[in-house]
Amino acid sequence: MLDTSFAITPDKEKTTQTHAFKSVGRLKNYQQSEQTIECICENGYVSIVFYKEDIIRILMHPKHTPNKQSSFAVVASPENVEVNIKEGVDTLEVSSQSVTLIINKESFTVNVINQDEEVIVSESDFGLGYNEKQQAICYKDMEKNDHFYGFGQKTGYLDKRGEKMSMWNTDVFAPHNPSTDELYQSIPYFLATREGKAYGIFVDNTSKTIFDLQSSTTRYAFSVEEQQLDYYVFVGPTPKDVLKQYTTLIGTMPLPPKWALGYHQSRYSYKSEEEVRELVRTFKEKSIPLDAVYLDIHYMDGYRVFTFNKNRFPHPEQMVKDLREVGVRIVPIVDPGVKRDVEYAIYKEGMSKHYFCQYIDGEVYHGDVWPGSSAFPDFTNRDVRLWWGKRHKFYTDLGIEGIWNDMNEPSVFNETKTMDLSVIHENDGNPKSHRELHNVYGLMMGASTYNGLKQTLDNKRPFVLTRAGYAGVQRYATVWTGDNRSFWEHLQMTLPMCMNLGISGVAFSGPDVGGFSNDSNGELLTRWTQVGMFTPYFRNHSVLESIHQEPWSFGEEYEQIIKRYIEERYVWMPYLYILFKEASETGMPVMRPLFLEYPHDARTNNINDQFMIGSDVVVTPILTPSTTHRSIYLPEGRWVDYWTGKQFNGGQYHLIHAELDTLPIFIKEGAIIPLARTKSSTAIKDKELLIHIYPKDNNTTTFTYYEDDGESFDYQVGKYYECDITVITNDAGIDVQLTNKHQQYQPEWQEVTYVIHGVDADTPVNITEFSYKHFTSKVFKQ
Ligand code: MIG
Repeated sequence: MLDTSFAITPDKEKTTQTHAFKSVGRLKNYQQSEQTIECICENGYVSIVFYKEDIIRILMHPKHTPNKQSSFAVVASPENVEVNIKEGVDTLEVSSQSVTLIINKESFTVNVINQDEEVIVSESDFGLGYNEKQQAICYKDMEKNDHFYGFGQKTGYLDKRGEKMSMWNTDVFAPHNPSTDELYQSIPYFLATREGKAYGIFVDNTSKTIFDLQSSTTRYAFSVEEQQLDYYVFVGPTPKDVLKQYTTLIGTMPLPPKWALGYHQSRYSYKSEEEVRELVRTFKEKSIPLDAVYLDIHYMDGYRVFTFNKNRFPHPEQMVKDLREVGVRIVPIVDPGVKRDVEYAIYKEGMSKHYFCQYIDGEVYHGDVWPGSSAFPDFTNRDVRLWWGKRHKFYTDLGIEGIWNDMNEPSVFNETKTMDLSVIHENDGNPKSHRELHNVYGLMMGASTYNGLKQTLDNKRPFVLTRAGYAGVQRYATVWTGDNRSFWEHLQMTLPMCMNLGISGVAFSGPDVGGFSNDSNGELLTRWTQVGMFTPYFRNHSVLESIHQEPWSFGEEYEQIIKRYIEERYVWMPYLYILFKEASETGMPVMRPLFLEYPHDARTNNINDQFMIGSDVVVTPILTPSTTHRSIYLPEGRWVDYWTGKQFNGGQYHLIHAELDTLPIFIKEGAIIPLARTKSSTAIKDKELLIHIYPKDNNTTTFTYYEDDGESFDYQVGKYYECDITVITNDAGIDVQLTNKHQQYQPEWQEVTYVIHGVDADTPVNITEFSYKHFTSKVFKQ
């Protein structure tokens, strides 16, 4: 009934509630112990901890000194920070070398000031306190030019100013639209910018958290379904600094195996060995590159995880082996629900060891998922994580190196869509209810899976794909954005969603290319594959009974273009891999919103239909049907069309032309972009490295090229290759120098081609190579 106009029956409107905010109140007393300041206020207790010079942790509890145990998200421990306190008549000033907190003693509002006396974060009238439900809340000032990014996985536009958002991991099969709020991931974190300067806030709360950037135009709030609030302020000053500070606290993505960066093909489901082999054969016949095929739930025996259905998949080991020989890996799905079946080993073992989530009286929680009534491993318990992780030997023994975790919100087929909130999690000795820990279930399943694979894979890098997660999920898994649809709107949504995931620390994410539910079509799949070529994660996946959407599904014309863009992914692999390496070290996303690189350019504040790959490439895809033109914005500098070499001035808008076969890509003048020849899989090593140079007049740039074996952890003990490529452009011509920096790994390439763009045939180009290794090199002017 609520789906009709009855939903807005005239007598529905309730009287608006007046806001009941109770401040934590006047500062009565405080005590400093090293970098921690414990404050006793009229209505509660506040702790201020300088985690690092530029990371401040603030906690509040109404009844006692706040508990400082962090959630599973936080991996860094506090550094020794020298903190000084200056008490005035009205204020308490607490400072490290980088920042000062000015606390108003009467209202306990806190302003954060940097060394240049600039206010970074402020609370003019409201600050810490409680809302009408006695839950902890914190208000902060919002200025006219403030913009808000991150918040994990959300629908809608890049800039979340004006939105109200709730964090509660939810399986949403219904079409994701602007009013869809809670989705699979909960990352209670944002990065705010104000005229180019940035700060960030991470609310470390594993139950429901609400961010309200809507109810007022001058202040925003975040509140938790708890009495205690625990949040961190990252003081920037640039957006990149904030990201670095945030990922220092919660960790970065480990460098993925290269095959995880290739093109992946999935379907719910490829139901048998024959079907999988036939699929791969078609890719090979058509010479379309492919690195992985996914096995969705039909591969199992009655949806029992850690089993294969013997009729459909009689020889999984042989299949994995044969496909591996042609450069294709198999990634099976593993859901958390364990079938209630007393004759099934995993269930028996989990039950006898008390590894499943249970009520406080010891009764095991059972909920309905694919296998019917099922029990759920308690991943908050270390022993359970180890047990489940070890169980993955079942897969690794078959030659499998990647696992796909689904349904781990956890999703349960009932009214609430999840586990009973009164279930208790063991939480490594600090038991808490499911209500309190709901949002970390997927994160800890990821931890268990990743570590389990790592244990058995013998120095190979594991790959885990997850649907659900919490802050820090990138430490274990790649995130795909769940059940989207074959709608143009969902192709559009992919861009801000993945960019905000990147800002939230998740550098490795991507959508179901082509759309999961509903029926895709040739044009949509083509345009989506063009975008997918650059989303960090590149997988085509579709639902049961929908029209098939493998690259060849819509006829020759589309197939040829789709193939070209899958090939192009492999052309860009060396550059993408270097960006993944950077992300693994600094948290910088691979796919970036323009404001991250150009924070002082207000025109980049909310660009939703363009993105950057690293700092030198702008991609402006076509995102609507029957469209061959669009307007684009290029930031300052000069830019070169990747396909045609045509030059464009930055700092302005352009109307560009892009037929169905064109994904518009622009390279910044001065850039050095290492590319390769395309190939059928990352299993094939490159014989040639192509160093594309886009010279800029009177300029010197250096790019550091990185490469390793792409699959082991040997790079961590120094087995990698690094060289500096320096390009000096002046009146005399172009000087290119390649200088080895680190050479404990020997790249396969025998040939280096320097492609110099935008120069005449008679421009002098001088190449100098300081290399330990002999390779032939040539120059190509274009
Ligand atoms: O409720 O395993 O998002 O990718 O194909 C459906 C079947 C369960 C949801 C995942 C989707 C997957 C599907 N799963």
